[in-house]
Amino acid sequence: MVEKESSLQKIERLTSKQENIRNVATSAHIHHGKTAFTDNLLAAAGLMAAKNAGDLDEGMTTWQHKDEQERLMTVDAANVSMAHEFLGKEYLINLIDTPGHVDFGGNVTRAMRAIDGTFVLICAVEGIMPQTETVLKQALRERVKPVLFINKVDRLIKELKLTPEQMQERFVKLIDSFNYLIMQIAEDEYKEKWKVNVQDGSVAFGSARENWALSLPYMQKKRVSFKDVYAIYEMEEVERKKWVWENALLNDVVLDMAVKHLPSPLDAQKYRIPKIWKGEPDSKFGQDLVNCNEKGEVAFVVTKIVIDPKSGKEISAGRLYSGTIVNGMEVYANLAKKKARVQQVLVYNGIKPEQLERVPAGNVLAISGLNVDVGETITLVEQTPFEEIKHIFQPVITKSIEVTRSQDLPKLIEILRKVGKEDPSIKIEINEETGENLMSGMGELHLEIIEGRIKSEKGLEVKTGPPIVVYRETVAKDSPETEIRTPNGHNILFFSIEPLEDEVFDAIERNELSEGKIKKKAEEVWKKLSELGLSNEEARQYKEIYKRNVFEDRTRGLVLLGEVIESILDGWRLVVDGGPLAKEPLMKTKLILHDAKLHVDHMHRGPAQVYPAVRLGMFECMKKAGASMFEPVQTHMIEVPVDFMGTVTQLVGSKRGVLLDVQQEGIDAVIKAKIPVAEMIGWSNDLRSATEGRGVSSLMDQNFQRMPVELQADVIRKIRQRKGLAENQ
Ligand SMILES: Nc1nc2c(ncn2[C@@H]2O[C@H](COP(=O)(O)OP(=O)(O)OP(=O)(O)O)[C@@H](O)[C@H]2O)c(=O)[nH]1
Ligand SMILES: [Mg+2]
Repeated sequence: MVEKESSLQKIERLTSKQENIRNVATSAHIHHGKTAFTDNLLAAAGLMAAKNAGDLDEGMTTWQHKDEQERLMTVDAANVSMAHEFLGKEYLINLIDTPGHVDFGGNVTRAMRAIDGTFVLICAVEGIMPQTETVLKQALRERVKPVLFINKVDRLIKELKLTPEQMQERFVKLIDSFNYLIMQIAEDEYKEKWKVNVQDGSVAFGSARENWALSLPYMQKKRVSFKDVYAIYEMEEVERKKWVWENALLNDVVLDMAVKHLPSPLDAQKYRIPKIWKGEPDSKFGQDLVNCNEKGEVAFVVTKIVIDPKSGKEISAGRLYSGTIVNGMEVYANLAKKKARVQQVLVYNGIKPEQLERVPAGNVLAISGLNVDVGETITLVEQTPFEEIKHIFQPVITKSIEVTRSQDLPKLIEILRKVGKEDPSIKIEINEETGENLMSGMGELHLEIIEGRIKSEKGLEVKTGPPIVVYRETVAKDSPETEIRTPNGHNILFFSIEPLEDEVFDAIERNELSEGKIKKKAEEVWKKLSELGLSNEEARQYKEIYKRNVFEDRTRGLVLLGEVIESILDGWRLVVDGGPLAKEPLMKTKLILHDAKLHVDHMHRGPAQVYPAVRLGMFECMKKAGASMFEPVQTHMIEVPVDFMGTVTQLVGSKRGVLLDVQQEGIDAVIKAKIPVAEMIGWSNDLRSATEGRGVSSLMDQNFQRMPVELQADVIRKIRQRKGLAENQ
């Protein structure tokens, strides 16, 4: 008797058919239905009990953490895989369900590195929301192609009671606005190409929770009309499910859409690689990447790390762009600069990671045994690593964290290191001298979840301080050239500091200029800098970009400089990490080294001489350049019933906020406002109580801006006091 192929065997077979693989994600504004969608796809693939699919009361299967079940929201991105048949061919769908809450947006950014296409979901009632725009930006930055799913259509019928004509009108509007966003955000080449459209079926609509979907081609094939959709809401549940099963099954419609409109890794890597990997395209390795060559050298990018709480074993999930990963293979980690051995190769069978012997290029998979960080590029021999995976927003809220029993301190330090590894959007600062440990995250909820997980999942009692805001230090004008001697008096360095040009700063923010050391022959960087308005001469003086600050070397023919430049750069990075005003990171500055007089004997110009000189020099220069503080500010879109418009306007005003726009849409008002993060601690509660729970606020943008002068001294004093900084520190 022939044994039936198990679902794992099927997935294994499909991992090697690259043209039949689709690496995709769900992405959307918070609560627009991504997890209900994912759960129902899994159920249809027979990979979970159908009765629970998308059912909140039962708890979604795709939620792997208890806090997700409790808060009814996704926190971590979840990888799942399933098979799908389309026009007689079998396909492997590797899907990542991403979170919608902005605090966990880093998980979205990282997921985008692993995939080539995404289902963007929009709630038909709420429409396009700020986070819809953000996730689209995240996708397009990685050249991930979108298709559109208009979700919660049942609400248009049952709640808003729209007629079929009104429903169609609404769809047209939503699609137009979605395409308008693509036009605005996409790179020129994709503005037209990646627009979605009803006719070709790159748009579908339906109800993720109720497990149905339709697209125009599918409706034509099944001879179904909009009126039929209305009829199903007149039916009894059993009858409705039967109709849906026969005529409009969610997984059929949307997975067909993915197969038809989203690229296979073979197609996608051709245009994605030049965007996310900046090595030599014509090299053998470059060609392996572009061609997704399973026989080529291994190239695996780690996009997510999960540490087993019991065994401590680390699993690194990510995307294999080239080669074949085999059990037991020795590999090389390019950022950590170390060798590692593959202990297990895992693929997702539904949501469950399961072991295989080998997995070829073009798949989303997981590996144990690497013990590296997220963003790492794994190869066989040293290669140019992939571009850094940089999130759109930076962490701006910090809390101190301490143990309740002092003997637990070593355990806390170990756990914090793990936390930072599993969630790279959390920045951990461990100060073993003062015993003060800090964690910074994207928002209050982010830190709350992390604290909860340390207590419940890692089993450690901790307490945290009140939330504090992260600031930046910068300069207001150019400093004069300033000369500074090393402590032994044998060397002199000549520095000046300036505000970094807006154009360059924005290009770094947009990832068009990569951070890190600039290579000797960095033609691409020079070209970009000259496009941004810099002279050829200055472009060639760029030495390094670090945390949105630039170091320029304007010295000429200094023979000895090569021997001290590394120490100078180290010293510079140390000050960038903590500036003179309050030891907060610098931003948007350009340090220029004009000249140096160096002692011939290297004994007299070691790091112990160079570091303090760089530090002193930078402090001096910054003082002369009007050192000042930047604070984080957020732009929010606040929706409230019109009756509360006045109250919200007042609330914004009381928080040093600025109104950017106020619009009335029917009985609702939409207010856009810019508010300093320092004033937004407890914002969701404040808004809730001011609006009797009717106000909803979503983050549109976040950046840093100069602080009002009159507040600066007080803020600096408080930070210095908190950090216990002495006068000269
Ligand atoms: N009426 C209706 N409700 C839906 C539909 N899809 C999802 N929901 C509900 O919307 C809420 C959010 O659904 P989720 O699937 O958790 O949404 P999500 O996008 O994964 O949410 P986050 O991951 O937290 O951003 C739940 O209450 C769902 O039951 C739908 O098609 N119709
Ligand atoms: Mg979700």
